[in-house]
Amino acid sequence: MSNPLNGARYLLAAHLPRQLPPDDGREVAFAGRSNAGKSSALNALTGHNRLARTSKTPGRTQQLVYFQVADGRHLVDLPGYGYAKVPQDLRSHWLDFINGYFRNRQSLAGLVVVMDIRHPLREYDRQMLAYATDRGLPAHCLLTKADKLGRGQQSQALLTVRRQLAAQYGDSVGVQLFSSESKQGVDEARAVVAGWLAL
Ligand SMILES: Nc1nc2c(ncn2[C@@H]2O[C@H](COP(=O)(O)OP(=O)(O)OP(=O)(O)O)[C@@H](O)[C@H]2O)c(=O)[nH]1
Ligand SMILES: [Mg+2]
Repeated sequence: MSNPLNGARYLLAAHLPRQLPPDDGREVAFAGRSNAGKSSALNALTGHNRLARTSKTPGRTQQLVYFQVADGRHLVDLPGYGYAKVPQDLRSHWLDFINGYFRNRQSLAGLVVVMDIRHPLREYDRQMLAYATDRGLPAHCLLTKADKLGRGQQSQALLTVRRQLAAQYGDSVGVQLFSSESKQGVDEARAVVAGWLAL
């Protein structure tokens, strides 16, 4: 099966709202705590090894990084949040930027929240989900690094998170198992993202 996200290419990195591409296309944003595996997930979904930079040092992704999949169709790697070593004023700059982005960005079609399966639904994950669902946007959670757990623990984690999401958000937020390492769940997630991009 061909990969509808395989055409992804780096487009730009935005530090400021005015650096964002024109707000007239469709885009899917990827959020998650620092080191959760956002960039790795983007690479797995697009089928590129080095599209998004991955790092063993948390907090490397310090801007909104845009990848163009097709004309006016974008994937956006949001700054990893929860990184303690980023100075406070820089942190609040990112938070303001992200707040404004979620409030105003018309192109935003859906949010993917990447969470380490061993540490799901932390405060920032919930904040990002609230931004999306408050605006009526769909969200989809990837419980990534699933390869770190056995099958039984994976199923248990999925069930727990699914129950919590259903209780809080009804059916507007999906969740699945994922691993950039083993490629578990990549096809399922790709179908969600491609659907939001209308590809
Ligand atoms: N075992 C395993 N390791 C993973 C997986 N996904 C990511 N990692 C590792 O986790 C670390 C962080 O991954 P990144 O993709 O850079 O995480 P990120 O969320 O983009 O991090 P920041 O950009 O710093 O916020 C790297 O060492 C990855 O190799 C996975 O599915 N399984
Ligand atoms: Mg990253």
